Parts: sequence; structure tokens; C-alpha cells
Amino acid sequence: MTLAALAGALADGSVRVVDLTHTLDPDFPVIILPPEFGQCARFRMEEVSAYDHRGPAWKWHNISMSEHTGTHFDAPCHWISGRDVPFGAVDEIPPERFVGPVCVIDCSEATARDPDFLMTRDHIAVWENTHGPIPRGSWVLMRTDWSKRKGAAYLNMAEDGPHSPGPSPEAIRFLVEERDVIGFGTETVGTDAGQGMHLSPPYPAHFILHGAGRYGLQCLSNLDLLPPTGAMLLAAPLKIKNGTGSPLRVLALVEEA
Ligand code: 23J
Ligand code: MN
Repeated sequence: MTLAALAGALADGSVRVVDLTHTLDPDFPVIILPPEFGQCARFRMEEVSAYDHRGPAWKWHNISMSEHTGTHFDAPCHWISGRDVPFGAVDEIPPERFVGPVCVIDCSEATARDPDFLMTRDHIAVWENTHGPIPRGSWVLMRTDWSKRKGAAYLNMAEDGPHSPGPSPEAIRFLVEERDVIGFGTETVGTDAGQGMHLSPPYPAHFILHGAGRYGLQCLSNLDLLPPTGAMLLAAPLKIKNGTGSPLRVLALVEEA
């Protein structure tokens, strides 16, 4: 009967569906790693036919991209710390893990002032003082309003690499060890800060989340439309054999106040 109530709430608009996904578009930036490393492919689309001699009554495209292009999911096997985690690839993750409650920590004021802002344990403690402890099994999303940035301001690349916000190692460790979260998501191109390679461990969100069998979401949008607590997240990656991640449609069910 819970689902019947949900169906009614969806029908009468008291529960809304919010799309947290960017459009897959060749112009959308992908992460740029230092030049000695392999690089992430942008989204590409080629026409196979468009109601023409190649297919008179149909239109379709061939597409290609990285597993880590656009709004996407990171699986444990993406990182060396998670290489031996059971059910660590996208095709192995139990589907129950793709649905869960979501807490949104708004860091947008601080990140407007400081693009290298790191969300610490203290920021989480302040959030919990207002909203209560993060329930186990939650997704935690870091709102930065980075999804509203256009063009070069999104990666915010400088000579020393990208400058974008992320979590501190202690914050991620707290979310995993003390709050038992399912995963952590950001509006930026990675779950880690742009300068995350200089933290200890390097890329702490990737290292700690995936080593503990938890998931990441990146390039999210519309986090400003979510309440701090009470929404339900739907994030099911493509079932790629041995896949380390996948572009996906991320949806939130939000109860009207
Ligand atoms: C590979 C290496 C470093 C990073 C990433 C990928 C990502 O952010 C990603 O998309 O998972 S930081
Ligand atoms: Mn990724």
C-alpha cells in the first residue's frame, strides 16, 4: 500500500520527480587528467539514418563515450582501493543499492567564495545539528551550484590543474565509517576536489568510498531543487559487464512541502 500511496501522490503532484541529470552533449566538459595519463572521451553521436535512403521510416544514432562522461555513476572497481570489492562492477551491484534516501549538504555560499573549498567533518556536524544525523544507507550530495557554471568555468582549469570543490578525507571517512552511506555525489566533474590529487590519500573520495564498496555520482545538476532531507534518489547505472561506471539518468522523488 506504500506504492499505491506513492502512485496517488505522483498523480496529484504532491510528489514531484526532479531530474538531476545534465544532457549528454559533445560540448559538455569531461575530466582532464595530467597529460601522462589516459583521458576520458567526450560524448559523440553519429547519425545512422534519418528517415532517408539509409532507413526510410526511421531515425537512429550510434553513440560513444567514456564510462565517466557526463552525469555518471562510479562503481567500487573504478579505483585501486576497490579492485577486489565483491560486486564491485556496475553489472554486479544489487539493484537495491540504486534506490535510497538522500541528504543534501548546501555548500554553495562557501564555494562561490572559494573554488577550492573542502567540505569538512565540521560542516557535516553543523548540517546534522539542524537536520539530524544522516540516516544509514543514505546518499549524501554536496551542493555547490557548480552545475550552473558555463564553459571553461566548469573545470576551472589553471596551470596547476583544475580548481573545484570537494570533500575532505576526514569528511568522507566520517560518512562511510560513522554514517554508513551508500554513496556520495557532487555537481563537479569528480567526487573529489579539482586539487584532490594533493590530499592524503590522493583523491580521497574515490579511494575511501570505493575501497569501502560505496558509490559515487558526478556532474549532477538541480541540487538546488532538493530539500536537505526527505527526498528519494533513483540512480541505476547501465549494466555494463565489468563496467567501472556509467552515464545514467539520476532522478529524485521530492515531497511537496
Ligand atoms: C580517473 C582518475 C581521476 C579521477 C577520475 C577518474 C574521476 O573523477 C571520475 O570520473 O571518476 S578524479
Ligand atoms: Mn567517474
